[in-house]
Amino acid sequence: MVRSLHVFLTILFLAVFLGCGTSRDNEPEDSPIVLGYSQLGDESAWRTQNSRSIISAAQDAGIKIMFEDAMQNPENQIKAIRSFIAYKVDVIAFSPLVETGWDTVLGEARAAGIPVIIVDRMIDTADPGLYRTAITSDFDLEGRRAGEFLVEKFQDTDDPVRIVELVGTAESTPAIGRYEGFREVISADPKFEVIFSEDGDFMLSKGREIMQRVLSLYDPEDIDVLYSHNDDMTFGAIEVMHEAGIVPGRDIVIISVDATQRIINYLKEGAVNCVIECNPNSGPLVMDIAGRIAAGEEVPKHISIQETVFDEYTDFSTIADRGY
Ligand code: GZL
Repeated sequence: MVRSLHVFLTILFLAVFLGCGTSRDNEPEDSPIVLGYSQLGDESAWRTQNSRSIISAAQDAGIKIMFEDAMQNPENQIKAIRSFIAYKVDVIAFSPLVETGWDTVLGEARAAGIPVIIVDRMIDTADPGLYRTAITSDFDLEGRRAGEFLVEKFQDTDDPVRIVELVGTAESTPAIGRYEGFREVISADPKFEVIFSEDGDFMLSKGREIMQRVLSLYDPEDIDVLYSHNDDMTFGAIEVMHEAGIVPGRDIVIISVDATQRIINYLKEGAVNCVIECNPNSGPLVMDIAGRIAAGEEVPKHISIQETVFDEYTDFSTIADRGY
């Protein structure tokens, strides 16, 4: 459904952009806010839900959204931002695939007087004036929370705890934060050892590939923990574990980030031991901020999305339906 909505919105965007000129000069003053939104891709269940949240919140807020899916290519995001500038949208928002490479195009948006909202992931820039506000999760905290679960889980042993890590997209804010935050915690005890760590790009297929390679290199008896930076890679790894006769959650302790309904179901079944929430439903907050910026209001420079942890010690009856 979301993909067909993407297609529709892209066609609408092109029709509007190409059909009735490349500017809004002839629109009446009280026209709805026009938001140009560049989404990084559709690589995971989390991303699909995030796009669903953005699009539906724009509709609920009466904001005209030009939604562009960059299909995991930052060049497509730069092209989309330039087209938003040419069309003279009121506000630009985007979820940067990786942290670097944005200064030039955001400088063009600033020169055109168009404010920019950064959503989900962050950019690495020496010029914070390039964006009005950033709405993100605290990925370092997410990584620390994963480490803290392991410290509790293995508090009664001094035996080595050998960890396999499926990392998210290289140079992306969530991958960096979840990698570094995790190590901030486990580095305090030498029994924790990351024996294998590889970039799985937040994708189920790559989670499968990497877990297959890990099992060709290591005896399952020598793996104690899988720490996966997102649920889709976890699903791929669990498929491989089942095929190899490994009981996930028992033979190998599993920590996963995002908190889709499917991973919560695994948690309840004991197939996963800890789920670090990363909330995809930022749409209403993004639209509220876009409306306030378009109205000339001041907004905070950074807004951190509140999240929690679900683990085997959680009262499962308290976990609401995840909705995706
Ligand atoms: C996190 C987001 C990550 C999710 C993945 O905010 O950028 O990208 O954790 C998604 O599932 O692919």
